[in-house]
Amino acid sequence: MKAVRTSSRSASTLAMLAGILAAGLVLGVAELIGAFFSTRSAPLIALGSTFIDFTPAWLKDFAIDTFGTNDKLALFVGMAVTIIILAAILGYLAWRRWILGVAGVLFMGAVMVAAVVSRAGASVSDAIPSVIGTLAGLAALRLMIRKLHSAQPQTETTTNDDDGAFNAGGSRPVGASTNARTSVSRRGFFAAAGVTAVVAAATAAGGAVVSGIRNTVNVARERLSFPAPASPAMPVPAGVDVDVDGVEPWLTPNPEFYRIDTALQVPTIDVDTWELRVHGMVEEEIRINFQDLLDSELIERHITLTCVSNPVGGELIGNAKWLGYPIRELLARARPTEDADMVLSTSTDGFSASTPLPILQDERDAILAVAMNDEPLPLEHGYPVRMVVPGLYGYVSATKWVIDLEVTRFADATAYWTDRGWAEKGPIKTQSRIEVPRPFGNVAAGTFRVGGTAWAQNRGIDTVEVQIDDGPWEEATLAAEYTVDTWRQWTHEVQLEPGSHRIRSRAYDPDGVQTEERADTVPDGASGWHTVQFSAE
Ligand SMILES: Nc1nc2c(c(=O)[nH]1)N[C@H]1C(S)=C(S)[C@@H](COP(=O)(O)O)O[C@H]1N2
Ligand SMILES: [Mo]
Repeated sequence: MKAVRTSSRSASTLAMLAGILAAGLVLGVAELIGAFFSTRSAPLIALGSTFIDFTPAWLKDFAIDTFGTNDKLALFVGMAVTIIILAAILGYLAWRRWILGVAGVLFMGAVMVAAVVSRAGASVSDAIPSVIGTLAGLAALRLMIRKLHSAQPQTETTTNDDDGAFNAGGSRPVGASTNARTSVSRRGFFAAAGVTAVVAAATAAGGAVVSGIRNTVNVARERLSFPAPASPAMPVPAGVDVDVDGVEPWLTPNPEFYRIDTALQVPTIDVDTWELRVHGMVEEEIRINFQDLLDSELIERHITLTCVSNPVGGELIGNAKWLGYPIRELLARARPTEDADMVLSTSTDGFSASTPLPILQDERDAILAVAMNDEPLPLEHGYPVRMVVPGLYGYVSATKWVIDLEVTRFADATAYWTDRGWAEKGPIKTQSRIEVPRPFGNVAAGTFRVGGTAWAQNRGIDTVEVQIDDGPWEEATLAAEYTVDTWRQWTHEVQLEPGSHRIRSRAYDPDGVQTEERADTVPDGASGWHTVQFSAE
């Protein structure tokens, strides 16, 4: 009787160990994937920050008084102890009743996800590392608990030497082990536990190394400062924003700026080693480093960037203020040869874009950008240097983390997306988007102000028209135009009867009205008039 109790007590100790190792795996995997994913998805940091946010002021004061500058260390130690205790309890519960373990692990996973996605600037996708980590931890826990159960036959009266060290009861088992199956399974448990421990340690260490590199780059990025631009941006008039709740701000804040790229891991580039090579069909090959760029005459321009994958009415578009060197000037120094017609730009991660050479040489301000909205480029938006070209979709012009410009010919070279069936040239199609009312929204009947944004970069928006149901097309009121390279808001007052309605809008550029013809995003961008169904009551 006594031996049985000892044995199950020892198994429960092992179950707690299993819980702790599984928790280690959850965090290790999440940290590693998170390190590759984004700076905002690390669950430990998110948990700690959330804890700090919820800490009452008196406890904060106490922590700072007691631990001084070690307050953060104290926080992490406290978190580690808490996590170990909770994980041990979960391991025990999982061993007693697996369903309790599952519920507990999923609950902890949910807490982690909530902490991550509630951080400023985080998005739902930042939860992915925590979710994958939780699933990995759950799988490892299941394996270990199974091994433990198969090592615990009902009739077992003794334990073997393997688990003697974990024999919490302190009393040595009486007699020799007679159950070979038990011994093998215990070994099975230790094998599973060992693998879990090794993978947890390796992923955690890997995550630490990757985020260490990222941190160094982040610190360098934050230290950057830029000279005043030789040609500053025009002041932005107050009238660029229409006064309608729900219309997107004219200037897109960096954390809200859409992000599209093929980089699973955001490149981390050391500005001190960054170099751009301009070569190919040029009279003079050029290499410039970051300092050379800063020493040049920089310009500052607002340019609205758009993705070719933006569906009609979609959100893959943003407007920012860019600071950088005119690509025109760089090309003038390199002197392209007569028969060249394209510039193939390449990033450190291998992405490439083919941009018509004349567009990079004309009077529009194609920029080799170093700053976005008065701060160094965010890592995910191309730090330290990217291209921004007014009037072209991003896939043929906006190369982030750019390190190479090859002057060449469309006949001789192709780029990342053009190799995958997208059009060789990608001028942005004129579009108007309805932002208020929202699709299937409910609004008050009577007088209602609709609002939205239109764009035709490098050509400019002349007019926007709005139609309710099958009524006449009416001209909307345009917000102030900044330049032809930036989007333009519009608003219109309509009278709504109660019931369901359809609103459509269409924009005019200097060439006329945007096409009504519906086209998919592939191969050269979506077209058609944006339509929204909604109701008034
Ligand atoms: N290195 C690199 N640059 C890139 C891409 C990419 O996948 N890799 N995507 C392009 C596309 S398709 C678009 S729409 C813009 C998006 O820029 P953003 O993420 O800063 O909004 O970047 C362009 N530059
Ligand atoms: Mo794009």
